Amino acid sequence: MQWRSLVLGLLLLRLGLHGLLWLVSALGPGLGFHQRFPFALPPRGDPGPPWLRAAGGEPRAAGRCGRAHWGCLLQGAKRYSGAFPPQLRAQLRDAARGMFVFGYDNYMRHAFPQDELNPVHCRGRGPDRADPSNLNINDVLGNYSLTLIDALDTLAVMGNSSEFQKAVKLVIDTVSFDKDSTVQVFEATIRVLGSLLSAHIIITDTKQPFGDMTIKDYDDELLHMARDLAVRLLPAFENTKTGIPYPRVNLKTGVPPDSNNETCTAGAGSLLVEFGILSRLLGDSTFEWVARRAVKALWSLRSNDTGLLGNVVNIQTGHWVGKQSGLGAGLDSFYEYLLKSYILFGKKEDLEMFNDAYRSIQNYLRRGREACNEGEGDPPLYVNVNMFSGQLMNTWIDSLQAFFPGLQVLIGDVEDAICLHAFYYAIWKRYGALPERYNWQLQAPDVLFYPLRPELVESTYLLYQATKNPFYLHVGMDILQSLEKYTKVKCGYATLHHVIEKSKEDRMESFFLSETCKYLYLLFDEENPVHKSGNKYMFTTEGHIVSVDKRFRDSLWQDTFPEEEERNTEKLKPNELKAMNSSSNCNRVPDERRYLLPLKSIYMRQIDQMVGLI
Ligand code: DMJ
Repeated sequence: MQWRSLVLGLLLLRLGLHGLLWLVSALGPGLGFHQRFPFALPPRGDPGPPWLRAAGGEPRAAGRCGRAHWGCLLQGAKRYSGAFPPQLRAQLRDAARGMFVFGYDNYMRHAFPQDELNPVHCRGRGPDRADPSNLNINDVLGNYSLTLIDALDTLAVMGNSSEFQKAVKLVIDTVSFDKDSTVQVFEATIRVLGSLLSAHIIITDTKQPFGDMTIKDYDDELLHMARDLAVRLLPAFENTKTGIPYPRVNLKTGVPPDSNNETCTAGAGSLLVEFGILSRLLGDSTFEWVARRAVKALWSLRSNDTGLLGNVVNIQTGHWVGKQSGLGAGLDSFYEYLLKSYILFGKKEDLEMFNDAYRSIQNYLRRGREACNEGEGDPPLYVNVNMFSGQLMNTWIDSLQAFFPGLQVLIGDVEDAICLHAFYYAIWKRYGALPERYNWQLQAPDVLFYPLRPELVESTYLLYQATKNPFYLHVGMDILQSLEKYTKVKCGYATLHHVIEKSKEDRMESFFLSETCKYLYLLFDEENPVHKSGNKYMFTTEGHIVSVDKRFRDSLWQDTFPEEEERNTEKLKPNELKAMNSSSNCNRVPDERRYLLPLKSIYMRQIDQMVGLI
């Protein structure tokens, strides 16, 4: 079916047409950019957030437009209805860096070598040994200085070579995986294995784009540590009848005897990027082989009718225990890694699986009008359905799904990404955070906490790179301001327990430093090597950067699944979906769209109404 190329062609055509429509709508009365997105001016006498205060914390005298004056910066921004003042952008970049530094320094001071920082009481946190059933903690915290490891490449991306070098040495000298910790294979893979590999790639990069990130006498220690961890995770792939891994392993003893046979699809099927990189760096196919076998096993269990997968499966029987199909928890990174595996390793079967999955998503999960930016009807929304019937299962969407516009950017579906992102941004504007679940029918949160997740800012960053529309800088500023206002506490940034009351939990998850702060920083850092042409980076699902590199495309071993590969390659049409990185998508939105709202104001208002904002 040639629908993808058709859609891409139509997309390009539509972009041209919309440029004109946007111009007309933006020039209409009362619809100016800044009027729809007024800056939240601080109350009289309020010096504004710390990053915009003059030295000494005092607001500067009115009339002086010095470098760090809140009012002056806003004046600049308000005068310009579409653009974003470079000075404000630089201030926000520094603010994002400051946010990271505050969280990181406090972790190092109060928590290291423990896994996480409790930012309210300025203490460290490790696994909950007293309560092994506390999976919320124990799945993630392995007693291996998780936050330090997860933060490594953010230090590099921010150009902090001295701290990066210090942190790498600390990891090498102090971290061991020989621990009696039962962790989730997925979490250990994306947060720890992925970060070790990313840092190793940065250290050994001959170009050193972030400054000098080399380590004296470096002898591939991080790669060896990554291998050691992955070997400890391998028992999860043994004694499973389907090849789908057990969800948890004990790092010392392997799969616990009382282990659960049920796993979520994302947890079992999003290991290929990290395991594939590890295999290719080591020249040992084992890791990639087991991860790929898991993906294929899950893929073979999809519904014959809808092509959809469920969210929980029994690894021995292959029966779907959770029949819900959606884009959020339980499935999110499964889709993401089909595409990203293709981008990284170039195997067409991964792209074909992604294409098929994307088609089913569009057919069964997507509701609302056909085009994001034209026509009548509700805005597009991706709902949760029964994988076999395609029937709606509930009326909530979760905050994890906010990553999906970013993925759509990678495949060139920028228009659709704009709409879904706008929906999540409207929810953010209403609560100053994203509730874990939002019920679009009741216009209210179903699950109220916000653990500093990165997904919305990740999509914001990727959409900005694709469109260069300053609207997304405004979104980023909004997010940054809310984080400062509602989540900053004495020793870091805290999970919101209740997005309406803004009560807090004493926890700062490691992805706050590895993803949320990194994407915010990159959004405002115009010159960062990550998005400069000539460099090609891809983000893992935990936000770790890996270079899209020829050495990952060449495997040193014979293809492990030759028959399927051949069959799938035959089916691929030359003009079908091209996977693209964000920079190659930058030309997709024409110049005339760049300084206008990415979404027509009537549609923007419609979304605001649907979320109860107006
Ligand atoms: C991160 O650990 C990863 O992004 C993962 O894929 C799911 N989401 C969390 C952060 O929300």
